[in-house]
Amino acid sequence: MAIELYASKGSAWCWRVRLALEYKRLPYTLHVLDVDTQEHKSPQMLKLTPRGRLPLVRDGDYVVFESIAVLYYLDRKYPAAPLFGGSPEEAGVILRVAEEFQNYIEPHLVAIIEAIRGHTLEGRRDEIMEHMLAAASEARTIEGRLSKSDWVVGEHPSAADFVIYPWIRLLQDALVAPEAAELAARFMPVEVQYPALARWLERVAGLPGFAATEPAALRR
Ligand SMILES: N[C@@H](CCC(=O)N[C@@H](CS)C(=O)NCC(=O)O)C(=O)O
Repeated sequence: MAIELYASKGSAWCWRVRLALEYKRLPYTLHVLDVDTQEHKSPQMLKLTPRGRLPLVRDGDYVVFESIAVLYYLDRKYPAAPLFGGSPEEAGVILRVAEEFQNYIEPHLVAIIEAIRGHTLEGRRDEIMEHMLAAASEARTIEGRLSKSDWVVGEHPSAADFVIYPWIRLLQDALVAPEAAELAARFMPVEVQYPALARWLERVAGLPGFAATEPAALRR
């Protein structure tokens, strides 16, 4: 039975899983749920995932959610094209970098992107600029890694790349809004301010199967 992915539009968390599935060449059926109409919180979905959050993967009788846990499950179940490196030590670094991103960077990006998407920047410009400065400083650390290596950790694409990539893309997309110009100046043009990151964005986009994941159709 094919893997089923339940995902929502414009979600970096869901994009992570699509990148991993394509990288591993795993066939899957995609169910796009509309969060605006609360499809993800239907009684059937809440039975599978009580918090009602996406992505969720169903593989036969097994259900897993929380994007990093999904990546880990897929990698243990389908080891070809590994997402967590080639050794316990590499796995530790990949998971650490992914967790650091999720815990310390993602909250800033959520605040910035939601403020721009929700048109609530006015009156909160100082607060959102603080988030932007924090995100820009963390991006420097990632830039440092990518100036030494093609991938965020090690010699091959890994879960660390797939955890981080969608957020950088969603940030770029949000920052093109005219009202976000002051924030954008802290990050863009990426090619100028973060050249190694810009080259990595192209590298990820060049991975086989990437095109199928590009969420133009998944964007709000
Ligand atoms: N930590 C979770 C975050 C998942 C998450 O917040 N997903 C959003 C995607 S749009 C969601 O389901 N939002 C709907 C809601 O909060 O009701 C993960 O890594 O999977």
